[in-house]
Amino acid sequence: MAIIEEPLALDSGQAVVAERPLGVLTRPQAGNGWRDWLSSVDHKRIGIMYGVAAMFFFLVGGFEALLIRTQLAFPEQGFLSPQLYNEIYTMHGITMVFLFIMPLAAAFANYLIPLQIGARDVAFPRLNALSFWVWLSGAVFLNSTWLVGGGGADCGWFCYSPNSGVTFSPSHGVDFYAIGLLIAGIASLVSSVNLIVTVLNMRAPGMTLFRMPVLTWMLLVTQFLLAFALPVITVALFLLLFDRVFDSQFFDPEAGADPLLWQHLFWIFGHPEVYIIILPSFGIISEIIPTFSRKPIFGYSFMVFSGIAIGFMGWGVWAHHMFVSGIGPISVLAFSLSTMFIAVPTGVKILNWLATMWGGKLKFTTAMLFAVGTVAMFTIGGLSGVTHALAPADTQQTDTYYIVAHFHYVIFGGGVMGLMAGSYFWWPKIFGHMLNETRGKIHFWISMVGLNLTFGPMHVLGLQGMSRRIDTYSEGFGFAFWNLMATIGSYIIAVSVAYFIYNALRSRKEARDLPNPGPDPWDARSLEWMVPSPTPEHNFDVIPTVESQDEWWHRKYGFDEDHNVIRIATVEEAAQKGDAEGVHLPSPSFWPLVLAVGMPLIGYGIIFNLWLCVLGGLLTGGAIYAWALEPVDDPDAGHGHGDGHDDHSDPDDAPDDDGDAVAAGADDSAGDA
Ligand code: HEM
Ligand SMILES: [Cu+2]
Repeated sequence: MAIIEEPLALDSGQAVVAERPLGVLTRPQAGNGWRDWLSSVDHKRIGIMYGVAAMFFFLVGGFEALLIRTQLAFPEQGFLSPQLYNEIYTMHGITMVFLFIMPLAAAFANYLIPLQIGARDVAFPRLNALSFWVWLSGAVFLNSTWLVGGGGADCGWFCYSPNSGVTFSPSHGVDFYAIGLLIAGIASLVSSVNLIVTVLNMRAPGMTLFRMPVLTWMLLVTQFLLAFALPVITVALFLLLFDRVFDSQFFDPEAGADPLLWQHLFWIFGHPEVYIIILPSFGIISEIIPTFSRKPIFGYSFMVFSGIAIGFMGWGVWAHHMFVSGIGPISVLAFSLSTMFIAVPTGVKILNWLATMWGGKLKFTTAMLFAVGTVAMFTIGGLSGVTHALAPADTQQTDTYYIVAHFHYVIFGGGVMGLMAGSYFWWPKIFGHMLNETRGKIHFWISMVGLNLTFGPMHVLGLQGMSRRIDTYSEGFGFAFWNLMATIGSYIIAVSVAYFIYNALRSRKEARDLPNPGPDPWDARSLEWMVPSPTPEHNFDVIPTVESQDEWWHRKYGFDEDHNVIRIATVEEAAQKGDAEGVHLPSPSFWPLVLAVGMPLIGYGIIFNLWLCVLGGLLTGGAIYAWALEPVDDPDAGHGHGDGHDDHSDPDDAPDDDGDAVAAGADDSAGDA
């Protein structure tokens, strides 16, 4: 009988070895029914669920954007009342940032990090499931304000006080904002810790930190930003909630409090937040551009260190959002300088992407088009960002459509386009079929036209003096033409999103008559392309041993004596085959979902009736208790043999030729927190 020795538990800190029967998995393969998805703790399924939910909220936020643009298409329109207009742009901003772009990046992080580092799952799979369900319950709670809260939050996505107090925002909209973001924040915080531990602890033998793909590095920096930024906004939201629900006076100027405290707290979180949004896209295109330039990334270390530098410097610029809030000339000068400095590491990245393409054999697949589009559009946004750093210029630009143009070029042009590039690139790995390339290219060009026609004119409107957050404007101000162009552009973006969904559904249908694209349809560079498409539940038959950066590429290609690139192995030969028997994977569980359902109940209780808090508390507490006692299907799990094998493999201890480092595999049966 074949015996495989495998570490069972990570978070107990004590590796336990158990003997396993034959067969790939020690438990039944997960089915595809709704119960299998609701109880799944598989990082790939959690990634897919993040992706689908995020795309749904993209449609919600996109619909809100179309309402805004329809109102502003012509002067003096009354299509939306001023109050409803305030609610819609506020909810648009919140939905797009917290319920679309952050979870879509989380989709890629969850699906790809374990694969790129050579692991079978994240460190704490059930905790990972919890993050998803808690985030989703927070998202649903937040949007339920339209039904039971008397309308959406109406104080803008950064909800400055005293605007956000009960005096100026009497409906429950802002209560839903505060509690909804608190719940979603818990999810992101837990997920960030999980992914940090995964990257630092679960790497395959030989996968040293500086052999990791740039994407994994950028996602690691993003998780650290989340781990440090979320506590700041959490404190601010609690203070806001206490002021609104329990009459405290943290932001009440009449009680001697300083409303600027909210601005400082919000932007100490809010500026790192913009890097939390953009770094995943930077990482994604750093995988795509080398693949379709047929060259390794230019300046790998510079790419990694510039990302780390952005991660650190991003904490020292927050008050550039407050140049006209009365923070005083010294602060304005200091934050103006620090903001200019942060352009340097960002510029390094742009130059390295261009240098990677320079002299390469460029292949313009849809993924590559979106990646190049990301570089171009982000650069436009970055340049207007530099103009904001100049405080005197910002005094003119702040709170105008020039700012709205800037952050949409950065977030949509950089963030969304980058994530779209990633969708086309990893679609075959995730779903086992390609997205149609012809339709993909049409999707790309419609997006580019829509994006530039929507947000380009906003630069002009802003410099003409059009303020943001106004529900209408007068005929005589000269804003009509560019507003109409921007509205036409936003409808073109809507067409591009509908066309993407059409391409996804149509490609899935056509795939039935097409051959499987195989493990490596793009001839790419990192480990995820070594496994079949779609990725099997256990990821790797055998945990790979890594000997270089771009490990997968180096298994397929070598150099002849003249240093020309030569193929040395086919995909089949290069893939580290082995008898995948007795792979132990974490068992499904419903408790993360049950626990997550308790949280919004507590939220409704705080707003409407404290008995609901009791019910929610019982559900959450009960789920935690049941989860801790949940019997695992593995009789051996937890009853370790305690043989002193106290460490799963140390990736930095690159394997010597007898390969005795046992590969790290995710395991939660015993002690998943
Ligand atoms: C899909 C195309 C989109 C269109 C047409 C659009 C349009 C707009 C417009 C016109 C405003 C200004 C509203 C005003 O000041 O009165 C706005 C605000 C905003 N948008 Fe978008 N947007 C889009 C996508 C996005 C995306 C993808 C994100 C982020 C991921 C985003 C985040 C924001 C934020 C944070 C605000 C500020 C809201 C506030 O002032 O409180 N938007 N959007
Ligand atoms: Cu900022």
